[in-house]
Amino acid sequence: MIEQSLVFIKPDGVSRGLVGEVLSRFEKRGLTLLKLEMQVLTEALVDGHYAEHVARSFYPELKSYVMSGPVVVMVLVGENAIGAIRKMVGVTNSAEADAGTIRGDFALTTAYNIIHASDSVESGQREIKNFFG
Ligand code: 3AN
Repeated sequence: MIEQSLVFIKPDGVSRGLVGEVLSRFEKRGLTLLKLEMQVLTEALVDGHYAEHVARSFYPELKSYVMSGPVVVMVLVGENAIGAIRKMVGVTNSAEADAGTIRGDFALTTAYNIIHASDSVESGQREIKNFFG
C-alpha cells in the first residue's frame, strides 16, 4: 500500500548538520519527497502533535527541546512507507537503536533522539494536517 509519513528532524539534528545525511538515506531508499519545509514550531502545534504525551513528566522537556530551534519537516511517500521509515529511524531509546538506523548512528538518549516519524497511516494523516494545514 502507498503510504504517507510525516517526518521531522528535531532542532539538534538541524544544528548538527544532519539534514542532508538523513534526507539522503530516505531518497536512496526510494521514498518520494512530497513536501519539505523548515519550521519554527508553535506551542499549539507541539501540544497538538504530542497530545498523547502532554500529561507525562517528560513533556515540558520534550516541548522545550522541539521548540529550541527550527525543525525540518517533510512528507515522504512510498510503498509501506510508515513501517519502512520507522525501521530506518530506530527505536525511541536511541541507546538501544540498532547501528545503521538514524537514531542508532546519530543519537544516544530517549529524550534527544533527533527525529520523529509517524507511527501509523492515521497519525500520518493527522500530523500532515497539523504541520502543513
Ligand atoms: P517515537 O518518537 O519513537 O515515536 P514516542 O512517540 O513514544 O516515540 O515519543 C515521542 C517523543 O517523546 C520521543 N521522540 C522522545 O523525544 C520523547 N520521549 C518519549 N518517551 C520519553 C521518556 N521516557 N523520557 C524522555 N523523553 C521521552
